[in-house]
Amino acid sequence: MRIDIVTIFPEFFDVLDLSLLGKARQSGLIELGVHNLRDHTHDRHHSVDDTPYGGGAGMVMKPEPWGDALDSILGDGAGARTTDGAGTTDGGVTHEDGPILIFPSPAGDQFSQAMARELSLEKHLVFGCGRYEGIDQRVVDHYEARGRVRLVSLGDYVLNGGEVAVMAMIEAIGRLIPGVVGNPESLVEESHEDGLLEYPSYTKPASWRGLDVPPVLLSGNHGAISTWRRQQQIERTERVRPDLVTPHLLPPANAKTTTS
Ligand code: 6GU
Repeated sequence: MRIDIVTIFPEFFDVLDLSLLGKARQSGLIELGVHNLRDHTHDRHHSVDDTPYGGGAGMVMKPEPWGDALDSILGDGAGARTTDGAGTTDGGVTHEDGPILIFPSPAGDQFSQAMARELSLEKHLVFGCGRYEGIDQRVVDHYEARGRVRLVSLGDYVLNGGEVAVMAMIEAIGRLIPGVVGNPESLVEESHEDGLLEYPSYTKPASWRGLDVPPVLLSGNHGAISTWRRQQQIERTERVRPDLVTPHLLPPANAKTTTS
């Protein structure tokens, strides 16, 4: 997968050299380009923002540097176009093959594990990190008319800019790309993958500060262990995130816990 990021703080993304995603870059599974928006300004002060039309607090990011930066990544003509004739010719029609342009925004669709999975199948993601009160709306409108564009929010709270949100999205998406996480089985039993929160985990020692590991986990009875873990997932999800519990995911009525 190719990932491009446009930002006024390219250093934010230095940490993508580290850990699993850093390895994925070294091995070529992920190709990353971080672009400084200020490199696409043409005035002496490299300004990227200006006062809002209609008044109000804060500053708005100017459209020209964004257009310049995004054209240089997407190609002048449009951005998200196929060349095989399957999708579009000159009309700038949306289709499924070109890059997806993602603007992190508290006004966007909420990011989720399902969205991360969907995006992990893409060949090219382009993230545009806004700061201040946002980017001139015409930037979104322009690229929406030429390809796939999404506004994506991390959740119902406000960040100072899109950088931290994009970092979270890239981590969630990147680890779903085959080969990035060493043991793909570890992806299966995680929170949100099956619509439930994950079960609690334990390691040695069997007793620590008077707290014992649940005996079933030491029993060697694999059936009992998976029943217990499923039950823990359900109990935890009902307690912490009742909004996630959907009846069809609950175990059959005859399933019951076999421990303590
Ligand atoms: Cl994606 N951006 C900003 N600036 N704030 C947010 C967000 C994104 N998601 C939640 N809050």
